[in-house]
Amino acid sequence: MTDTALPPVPDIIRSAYATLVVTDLAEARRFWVDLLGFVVTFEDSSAIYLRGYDELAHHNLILRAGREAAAGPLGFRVRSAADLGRAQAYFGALGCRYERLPAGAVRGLGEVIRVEDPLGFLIDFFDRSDHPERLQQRYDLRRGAEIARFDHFNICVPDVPRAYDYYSGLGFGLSETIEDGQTLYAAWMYRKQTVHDMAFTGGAGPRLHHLGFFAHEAHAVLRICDIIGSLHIEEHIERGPGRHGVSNAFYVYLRDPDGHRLEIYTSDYYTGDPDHPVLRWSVQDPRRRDFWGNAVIPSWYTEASAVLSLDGKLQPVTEIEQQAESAVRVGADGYTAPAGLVE
Ligand code: XXG
Ligand code: FE2
Repeated sequence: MTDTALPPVPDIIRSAYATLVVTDLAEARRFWVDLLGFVVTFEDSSAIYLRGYDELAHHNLILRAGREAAAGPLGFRVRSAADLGRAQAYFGALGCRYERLPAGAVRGLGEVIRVEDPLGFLIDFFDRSDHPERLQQRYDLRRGAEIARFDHFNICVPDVPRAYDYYSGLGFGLSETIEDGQTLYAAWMYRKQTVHDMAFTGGAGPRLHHLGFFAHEAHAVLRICDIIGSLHIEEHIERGPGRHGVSNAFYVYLRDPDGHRLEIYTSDYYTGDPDHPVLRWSVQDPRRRDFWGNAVIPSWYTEASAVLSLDGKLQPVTEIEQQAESAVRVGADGYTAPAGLVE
């Protein structure tokens, strides 16, 4: 079937939540709630539903207890119930497996269309959510990294142009890229009016690279780093803090007790104009991933979370099918090693 023969795509509003399978729920709670300061909407012995202080929907993150660490469904909010029907028809026409889950099957949400997408990721589309207590002005409650809301997914894919084509077809705009004359190494794409809802890192996939959570101020990024240092648990800081080239955001990447990566991210920019121009970074620009030219450590390029299939098994991973950004032999390579040191 050609693209023109496909049914209309669902109207996606934003990236909204993720699901992480964690091997020790109590330990995960200490990290995500006690340390980072996420708000608990609901919890029982098998799962914890978390949100940021600005979030008016039920959750931004579900931590689910399981035997093997993995990423479960990634959630996109769509505009209306009709868009759930569109999602079902669109992914059905693509030949993807999907389930229609009744309201409440994902706690706090209306009906969900759960799809195993063409890239191998589990995606939940939902249009309705419960609204827990508004906490935006409960400054007295804010702790840790003072997370405001979910911002973006970043996924590892073996073929970045293929992921770009698929998300273009879903109506995502392109904000920034890393490329050279031959290769698209990475791309940032949006539905909401920010730099991204979804980004692609070239690598073995499908795997989840990280979850990006928005904080209002660079101060929140620095403060959580100081708290982590004070507690002598600095192994949870993987990369940064710093200023990104791509997105211009201030950031730090942390790893949770199961190794799932998250980013605390703030102050990117508006992308809502219909003629929004794309910013294309050369893979040889040392400022592209850190505006101050700091090194990207190898684990950031190579490590990521396994993802679940629709039947709850770990998805098999395909090795990278293109030139890897981390192997580009330039002085401005991803590790900021002198030219010639990286093979
Ligand atoms: O959100 C992001 C990122 O995808 O995590 C990485 C914005 C920019 C970058 S990069 O490392 O390219 O500066
Ligand atoms: Fe990110």
